[in-house]
Amino acid sequence: MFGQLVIGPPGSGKSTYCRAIAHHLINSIKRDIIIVNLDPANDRPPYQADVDVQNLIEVDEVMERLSLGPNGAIIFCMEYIENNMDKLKEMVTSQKAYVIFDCPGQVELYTHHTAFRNIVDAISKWGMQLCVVSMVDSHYCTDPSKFISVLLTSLSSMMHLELPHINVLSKIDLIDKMGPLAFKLNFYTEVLDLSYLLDELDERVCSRRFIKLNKALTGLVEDYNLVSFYPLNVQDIGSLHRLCKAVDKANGYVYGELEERTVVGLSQSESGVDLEYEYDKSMQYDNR
Ligand SMILES: Nc1nc2c(ncn2[C@@H]2O[C@H](COP(=O)(O)OP(=O)(O)OP(=O)(O)O)[C@@H](O)[C@H]2O)c(=O)[nH]1
Ligand SMILES: [Mg+2]
Repeated sequence: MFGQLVIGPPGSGKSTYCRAIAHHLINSIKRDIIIVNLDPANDRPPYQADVDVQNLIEVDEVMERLSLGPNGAIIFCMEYIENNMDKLKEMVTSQKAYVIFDCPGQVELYTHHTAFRNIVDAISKWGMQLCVVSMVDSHYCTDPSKFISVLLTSLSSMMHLELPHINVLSKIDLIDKMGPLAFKLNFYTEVLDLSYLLDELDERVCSRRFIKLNKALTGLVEDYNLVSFYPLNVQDIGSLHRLCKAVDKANGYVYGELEERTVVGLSQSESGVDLEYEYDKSMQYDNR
């Protein structure tokens, strides 16, 4: 079993991506997939969920019964799911398909709270190989100090969840409308030399002391050398295609498929069919 967990801050484009990638996988790649809504507050997802955690617990009911605010209620819901994984397992694994999990927008779930981490561990124990797809709004590239925060959040999530992890700069189609960027886009996607970013910090709003702090923080990100981003525009099939290939590599799907095809290919090679050709052809996406 293989799947991807789509995480990120509120409004970063998680649910929209789930709809787009599901459409791409079903129509261009002909892969059997299901979408699992793991967000108890996702009252109107832009897709038809095959499994919906709201059938287990609803955030509005929790808020009302326990007099909790929206954030507290989401955390309560995630802890409830954490303690009822058997029910979720039954709902998800009975469908025998590649799984796209749409997750809530509470960042603390990914950086330090334990409930989501335990949910992910339990899913991995079902035998499912996962890749985290972590969405960040590309709007954050327009402000160096916000971009530094994003780098830290991404690094924390990577270290907290300990899974193959792909960071994505979403809504890249809007980047030109967000105002001028200090650097070319590949500076933000490759995250190589952050010292240039420090030069861009505005001394009027960022005192010298904070520039020193930012220097230490960017040094930390550089030391780990783990964070980079894929740019994504969900309406551009080429952009979805590149991300999809990266996710398939990260969670091992492509190798599982290759193994399967090797068996098919071995039997075909006896009848003269070229395995490599078959493999490459299957990785071509419909670009219309
Ligand atoms: N232009 C553009 N808009 C996008 C893109 N992806 C998402 N959006 C818009 O961004 C808004 C938020 O998208 P959602 O998919 O609901 O974001 P989310 O991360 O699921 O939000 P929460 O579930 O509330 O945390 C919606 O209005 C989307 O239409 C994109 O690639 N390009
Ligand atoms: Mg959503």
